Amino acid sequence: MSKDPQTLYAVEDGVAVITLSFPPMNALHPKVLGSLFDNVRRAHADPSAKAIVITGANGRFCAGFDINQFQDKSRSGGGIDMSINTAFVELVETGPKPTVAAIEKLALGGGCELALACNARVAAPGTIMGLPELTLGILPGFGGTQRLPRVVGLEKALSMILTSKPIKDPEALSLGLLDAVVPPRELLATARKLALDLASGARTRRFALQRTDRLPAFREALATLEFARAQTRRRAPNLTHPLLALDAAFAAAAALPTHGALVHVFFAQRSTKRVRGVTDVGLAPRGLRRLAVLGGGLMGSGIATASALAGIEVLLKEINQGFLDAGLARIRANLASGVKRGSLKQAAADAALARVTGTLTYDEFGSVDMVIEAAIEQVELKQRIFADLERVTRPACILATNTSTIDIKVVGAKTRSQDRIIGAHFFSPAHIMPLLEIVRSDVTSPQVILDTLDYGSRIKKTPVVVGNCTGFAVNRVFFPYSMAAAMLVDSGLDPYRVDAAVAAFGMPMGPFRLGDLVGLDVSLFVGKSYLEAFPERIYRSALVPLLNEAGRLGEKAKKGWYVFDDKRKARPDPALAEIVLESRKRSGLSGNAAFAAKLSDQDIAEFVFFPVINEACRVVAEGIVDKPADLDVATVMSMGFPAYRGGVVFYGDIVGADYVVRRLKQWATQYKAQAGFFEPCEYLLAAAKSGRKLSAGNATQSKI
Ligand code: 3H9
Repeated sequence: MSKDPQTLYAVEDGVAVITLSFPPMNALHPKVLGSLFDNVRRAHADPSAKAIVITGANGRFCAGFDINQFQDKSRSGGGIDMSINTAFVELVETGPKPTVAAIEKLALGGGCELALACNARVAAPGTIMGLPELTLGILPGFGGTQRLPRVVGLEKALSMILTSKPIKDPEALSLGLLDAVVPPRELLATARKLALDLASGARTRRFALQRTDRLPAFREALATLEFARAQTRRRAPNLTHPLLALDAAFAAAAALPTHGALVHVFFAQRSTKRVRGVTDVGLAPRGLRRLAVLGGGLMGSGIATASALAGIEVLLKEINQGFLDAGLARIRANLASGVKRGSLKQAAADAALARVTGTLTYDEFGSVDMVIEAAIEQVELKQRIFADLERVTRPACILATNTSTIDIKVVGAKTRSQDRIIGAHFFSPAHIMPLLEIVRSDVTSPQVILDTLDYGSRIKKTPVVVGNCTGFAVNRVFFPYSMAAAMLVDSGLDPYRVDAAVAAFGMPMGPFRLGDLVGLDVSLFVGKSYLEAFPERIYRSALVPLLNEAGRLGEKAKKGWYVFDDKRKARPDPALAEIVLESRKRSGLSGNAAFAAKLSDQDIAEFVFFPVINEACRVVAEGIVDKPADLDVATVMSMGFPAYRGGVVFYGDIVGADYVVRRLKQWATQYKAQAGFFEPCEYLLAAAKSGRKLSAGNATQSKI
C-alpha cells in the first residue's frame, strides 16, 4: 500500500466508494483533503454513481487532521485553508449526491467532522468517535462545533468537546451519531445500500447543519452553556480555547433564535408594504406633490421636516403668527441638527427649508394632495378641523390625522368624507423615528391607503397598516407594559430596578425612563382611553396620576420618575419615594411584597412582556393587523423592542406559547384581584394547546 496521502476511487453497485488512504491513521493531510474533494466532484459527475460512500483504508476511518502540519515550520503562519469547510458543506453534506460514512475503529477530530458532514454514518463494532481537538489547544475546526450539537444535542456535544473523550459505538448509535452498527464484513455493503436508499428517497437525506430537532430552547441552551462555562473556568482557569469552543458550540443553538429573529425582521419589514386588498388589486399610487401640515408643534414640525426632506412641498398652517414662527423655527432646528450630526448636507437642508411655506389660512388648501392634522388631542377640535378640511380641499385630497388614540371615524364624524380619512400616526421625534402607523377604518378607500403607503416610503418610514381601535396596534400592545411595570412598583419593587431589568432585556430604556421621555401628562391622557376601553383587563395604579399632581411631568419638567440635569442626563431621585409609598398604600398590593422581592431580572422582563404578548395575540386575533409580522415590525421600530428577539409575537414563539400561558396563570393566582389583567386570551391559549406558532396568524379574515 502506498504511503502517499491520497484517496482512492471505485464504483461498486452504482455507488462511488472513496477511500481515505494515508497510513497508519488516514490523517487528513492537505493532499488527502484535496484528493477527497476531487473525488467527490468526480462522483457527482459520474453517471455510473448514484451516491457516495466515504471510508478509510487499513481498517481505520480517520484520526483527524494531520497533526504534523501544525509542526511544519515551512508553512506560512501555520494557517489551515478554511475553504475546506465550504467543501464539507457544498460537496459532502449538500452536494447533488448523498454521502454515507463507513467507519472502522476510529473517527476522531477532523475524521469525526467528516463523518458528521456525511448524510448518514455506519460503523463496525469497536469504533470510537470524538472531538479531541482541545487536547491540542485548538477548536474542532471542520464544523464539529456546529454539527455535533445538532446531531447529539447541545449538552452531550459540549461534554464530548470539553472532555475530549471519544464515545464508543453503542453510545454513538443510541445518540443518533451512528445510524447503524454492523460487522466489519457487512460494513461497505450496508453503507452502499443506505447511500442508494438516500439517493432514491426511500430514506430521508439529513443535513446536520440544517437540523434543529435536537437543539434545546434558548433558555435551556443558555443554562447549559453557563453551567459548562463555570465548570470549565474552575477546571482549566488558565486556558481560553475551551471557553471559545464552548461559545462556538453554543452558537449553533443560541444563534438559532437570534439569527432566525433577525432574518424574520428583515423580511417582515419588507412585507409591511404589501397589504391585502390594497396593493394587490391593480391600483397605482397617485403621487403626492404638495402636503399641508396642520399644527407646527413637536409632531407637526417633525412631519413637515421629514416631508420637505423627501422633496415634498409643505404648507404649514398654524392658528396665529407666534405659533407659526415657533413651528418654522422647530423645522429649522431639526434641519440644523441633522447638518450638525452629519446626516444631512447643508445644501439639502436649505432646499428642504425652501419647500416649506407658512400660512395662517386655508386659502391654499385647494392645491394640496394630502393634509396631516397634528393638533392637540381634543375630539371636538379635531372634528371641527376635519369639517373645515372637507370644505377647503379637493375631493381627491387625503385627510389624515396624527392622533395616537382617537377613533378615526369619530375624528371624521362631522364630514361625509370618511372614505378619504386615514390615520398617519408618527412617533416622536417624527423626522427621526422610522415607523409610520397607518390607521384605516372600515370605509377608508384602498386608493387612500395606497397613497399613504407610498407617502410613507417616500419619507423613508416603514409603514404598518393597522385597523381602527383604541390605541391602534402599537399603543394598545404597550399599555399592558406600563401597567405591569407599575404593578411591580406598587408591589414593592424599586422603579429603577425595574428599568434596569428591562434595559438588560434589550430595550433602549426601561418603562419609567420612557415615561419621562414621552411626558407623564401625555401618558396619563393616552392611558385614560385604554382604561375606558378595556376595563376588564387593566391595572389602575395611582403612580402616574400622583406624579402629575406633583408636577413631575418627565424630562420636559426636569423631573418625573427621574430628575434631569441641564444635559438631560437622568438620575434617580430619592424624593420619589414618598409618591411611591403613597401609591403602594392605595394599591392594596402589599401582600405581594415578598413575591416581588424574589423576582430576578429575567422574571421582571417576563412579567412586563408576557402581558404584552397576550395583548399582541388579541390584536392579531381581532384582525387589527394584516399579519402578525406587522406587529413585530411595529414593536421593534416604535418602542425599540430588540430586533434580535424578532418583535413581540416572534418573541412569544421563541419562549413558547405554553410557557407564556403558564407564567400568566401563575401571576393571575398571585394577583387575584388583578386576574383579568393576566387572563390569557383565546388565541394564546389555543396556540399553547396545539403547539401552533403565534406568528402563524389568524385563520379568520383580517379586519383591515
Ligand atoms: C483535527 O482534526 C483538527 C480539525 O478539527 C480541524 C482543524 C482545522 N495526525 O498514538 P499512536 C500517528 S486535530 C498525524 O501511537 P494508538 C501517530 O503520530 C486532530 N498523525 O497509536 C503515530 O505515528 P508514528 C484530532 C497521527 O493506536 C501513529 O499515528 N485528532 C494522527 O495508540 C500511531 O499513533 C487527534 O487528536 C494525526 N491526527 O492511538 C487524534 N493520529 O507511528 C490524535 C495519530 O509515526 N491521535 N497519528 O509514531 C490519537 O489520539 C492516537 O494516535 C490514536 C491512535 C487514538 C488515533
